[in-house]
Amino acid sequence: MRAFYYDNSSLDQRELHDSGKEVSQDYLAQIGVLYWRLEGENAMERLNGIAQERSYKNRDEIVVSPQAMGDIYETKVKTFFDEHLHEDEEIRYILDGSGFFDVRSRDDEWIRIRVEKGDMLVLPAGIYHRFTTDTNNYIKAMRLFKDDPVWTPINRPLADDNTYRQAYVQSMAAH
Ligand code: KMT
Ligand code: NI
Repeated sequence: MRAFYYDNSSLDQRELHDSGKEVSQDYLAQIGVLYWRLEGENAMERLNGIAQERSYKNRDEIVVSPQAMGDIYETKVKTFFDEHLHEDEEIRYILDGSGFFDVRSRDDEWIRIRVEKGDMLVLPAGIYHRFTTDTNNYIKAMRLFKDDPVWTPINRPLADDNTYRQAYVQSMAAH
């Protein structure tokens, strides 16, 4: 994992877009974004431990690639990259490949989080974010969820009035 401010250039979303301005894991935690590096022989055990502690009872796997998705790949990648939020946490454990989760900073700037195999990331409910594959066009991830997944993306600005959005904004203001 590496996090940095997005450079806002007009290049393809799958390029690195590295502004050179780093973002610390501590800052990510302040905006509710949690990260674990889970690799090696006890990776699954640690993952199961986190899942148990945080009541992530269910999981499935997704592959985002042209091979796995065929004709709809390009459309999917564009949809993932529309700024949105969810009413539940977005929990991803990267099993293979790599990609980018972009999240909004306190000042509403894009922070790009590069994830690769062995990275586990939790985005809080109500945070505005987006996802893209990188120029390798391949990521395989485990999606974890508490009960039935509520992954409905609610796009900005429609979501501004959403209860979960307002709760998230309130929790930020309290810090
Ligand atoms: C999402 O919600 O954006 C996704 O599931 C993207 C694939 S997970 C790396
Ligand atoms: Ni999302």
